Amino acid sequence: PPTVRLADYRPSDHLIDRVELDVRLDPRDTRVTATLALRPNPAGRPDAPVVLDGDDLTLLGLALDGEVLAPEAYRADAASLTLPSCPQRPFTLRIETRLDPTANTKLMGLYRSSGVYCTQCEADGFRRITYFLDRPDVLSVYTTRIEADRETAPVLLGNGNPVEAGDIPGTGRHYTVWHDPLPKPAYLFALVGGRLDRVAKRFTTIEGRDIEIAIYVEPGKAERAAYALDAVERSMIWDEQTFGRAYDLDVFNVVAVSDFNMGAMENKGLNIFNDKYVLASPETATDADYAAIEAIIAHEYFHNWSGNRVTCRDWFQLCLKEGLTVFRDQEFSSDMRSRAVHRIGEVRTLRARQFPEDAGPLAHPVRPKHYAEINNFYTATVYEKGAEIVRMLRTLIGETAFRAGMDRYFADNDGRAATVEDFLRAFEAVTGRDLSRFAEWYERPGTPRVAVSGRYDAATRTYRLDFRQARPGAGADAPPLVIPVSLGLVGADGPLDQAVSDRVKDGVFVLEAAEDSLTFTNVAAEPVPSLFRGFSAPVRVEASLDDAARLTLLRHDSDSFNRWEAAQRVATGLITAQVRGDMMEMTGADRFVAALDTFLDAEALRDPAFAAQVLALPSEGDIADEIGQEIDPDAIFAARRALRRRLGAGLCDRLLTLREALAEPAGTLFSPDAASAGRRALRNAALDLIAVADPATGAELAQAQAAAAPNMTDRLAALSTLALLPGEARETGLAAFAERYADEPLVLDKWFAIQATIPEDGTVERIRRLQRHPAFAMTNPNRVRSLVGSFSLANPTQFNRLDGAGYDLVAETVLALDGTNPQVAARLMTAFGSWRRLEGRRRSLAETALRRIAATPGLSRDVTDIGTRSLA
Ligand code: B3K
Ligand code: ZN
Repeated sequence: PPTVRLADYRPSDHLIDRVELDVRLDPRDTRVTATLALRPNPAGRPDAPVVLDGDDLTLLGLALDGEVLAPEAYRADAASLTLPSCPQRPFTLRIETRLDPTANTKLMGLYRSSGVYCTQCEADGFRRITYFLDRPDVLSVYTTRIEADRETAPVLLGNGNPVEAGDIPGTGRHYTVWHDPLPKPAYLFALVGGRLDRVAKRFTTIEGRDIEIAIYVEPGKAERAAYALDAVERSMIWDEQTFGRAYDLDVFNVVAVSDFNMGAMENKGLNIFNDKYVLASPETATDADYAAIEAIIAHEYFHNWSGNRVTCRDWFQLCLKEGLTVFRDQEFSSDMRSRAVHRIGEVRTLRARQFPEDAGPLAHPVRPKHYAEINNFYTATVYEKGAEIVRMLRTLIGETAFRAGMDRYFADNDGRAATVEDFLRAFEAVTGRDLSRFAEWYERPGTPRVAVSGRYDAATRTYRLDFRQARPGAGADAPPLVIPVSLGLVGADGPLDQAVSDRVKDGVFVLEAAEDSLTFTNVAAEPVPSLFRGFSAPVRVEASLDDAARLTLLRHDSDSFNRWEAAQRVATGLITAQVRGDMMEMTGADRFVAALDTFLDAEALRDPAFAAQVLALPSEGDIADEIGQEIDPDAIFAARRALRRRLGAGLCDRLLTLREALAEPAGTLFSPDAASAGRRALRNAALDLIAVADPATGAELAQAQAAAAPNMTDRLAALSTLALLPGEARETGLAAFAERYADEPLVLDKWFAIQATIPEDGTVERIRRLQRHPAFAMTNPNRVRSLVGSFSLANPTQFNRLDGAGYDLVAETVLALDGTNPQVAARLMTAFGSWRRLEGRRRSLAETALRRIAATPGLSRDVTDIGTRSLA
């Protein structure tokens, strides 16, 4: 496939000021008439032909300024429409196309999901609706008329504000007209038509605009949208108060559909969501689901400014809207919930997804320099590392300057298609700083390493820290990065706040050179350095601290993130030592158990959510990432389980007592708030550890909990615990669950996922059976992700089976899916991204599976691109 390069960017030769769309919806024969007000772009090439993008379209008619064009005046095929000579002045094109929404299995462009017409245009789906200049730097004002059968599509929604609606007498059809006054790129276009229920509330913005917020869902499910509706309102208020951003239309609509390639989409005034991120009730959704709904509702809403009002010049700038908007939604969730616990979750996600990506063949800069298929660049690197860059910027310049810079960015770029340079320029303008060296974070892939060592001098009461940064894979010419290091010193009894260094301002040292050092004075006794507090930079830290020092941090650091991190590091050390073949170091493990016991005693009931995080050991993936090469997932699993056993056994009595203390009194009304969720999390973390150490007690407790659970969080946690214990109880529990939720697709997804992640021989065969289950469907992305996606991402021992059966299963699914939904197929295939880091036998099996996919004729561009890069 042809490569698109950032260096080749040039402005469009034409612009489209206004778009009038007339869409006549029909399940198989939808007609679209687009009237485009075109003009030559002063910044483009003079006399250039008009070349519009298309994808899978049938052209029915074409007129220029009202005159039907003769066939020799243009060239049309499924992929483009070219007018070799056209007026050098403003003119209108009227284009009539036909499409088949029912046949659209790619779920890009206009398609039907369970009978509901909906659209997905980002990145390049609009060209599947009509021929267009489908690029984000062409901004137009849209008026959309939508017409459909009244019976099957009583609700018809578009972008912007509703202006007209009516019946078409004698036809059984009706229509609505929508006008979106703010110019937008085509990727933000959307429409919806279907039979949907609605919940709504009115809201007055800080600017005094009276608006209506509405959520549309499958009939009968309106109650389950209440939490999402509330989350929209809270997001609006938060963005007004935190960033001074108010909503700008009269209506804000959210629609939930069941077939969706990703989480949700920020179409202007008409967000379309995967229903997984809208629908929630205590009986069907877990605490994690509620938190994800809150975060994604906020994320899409925040795009209204960071993405829609200020959009991207080209797709290389994707992090400009995605990294920034992830940062904004993380801040929102941190304000709504526990900031410390949320930060731990953010870092867990970054390490689980972005670090491995950045260490493998699919690594790319936060702002890529080239791509073959842009839809493969909606990655953890662009999103999560992109958010970390924004956070580092705030750490470097401080909160006040950061807010001023954001204001400046919005003011200077409102209504424009901007670049990363425009973003940084706003912060340079308000601070007077030169951020050109900081900008290097956008340019090169790979996770930097920072080695730190400390030396205490009792005579001078000073403590010196030496820093050295390195970037794997970056050539010798690569300039050092600007790395904010939040840090402090901790003594045997607590933080040493009297210790100071002139290199540390507001708790932050800025590492700008390849090597640097700083000295604290007034240090009364040998301290433990608390480095990268709050995970102040997305780096791997190599600090020569022993376990005793780390356990001091767990006990006394003022920074919660580093307290958690200390426990994670100790656990990682114990597990990797065992993987290397050293016996589990008895005294080390005992000291760890004792430290956790003390910690729980003091704090479990004070902050259960935090305690649950401390108890959750690093994942198998975290350990693999730490080991980095010749990875043996079976050895990691065994070592990790051995440590979990030690914890479960050593803490058993305390965990049982905690479970009692944290139990909700019967009849307590369910609340998804962070504090209640935290108590459930700790209670279930305790169950999990008890069950590894003492399977009989674990099974008994889990069975009782599964039977009596008053909410999905507790029921699912119990089932997950049972799922790890082979035997009759597990199978009965799974069967009962399936029966109870037979009519609940989102809950069945959880049932599929639990089984896909059982770390035992037999799981591959189980999945193959489940693929023939009547509720399984390859056409539903949520189903594919829950069964095959969770297997590939969250079941390392079985995915990496030594006979290659796990790789075969995923490879076959990728191939089976590619013909109908290449985007989801390509995403699934990224599970092979870390294949080079595996031990030899698995490495060659994984490579064989990848080559088998890559050698299949007729592959999509999406899968071809992942294959090519993975094998390069
Ligand atoms: N912007 C969309 C993602 C579109 C993905 C296209 N393949 C959702 C989001 O990040 O908010
Ligand atoms: Zn986004």
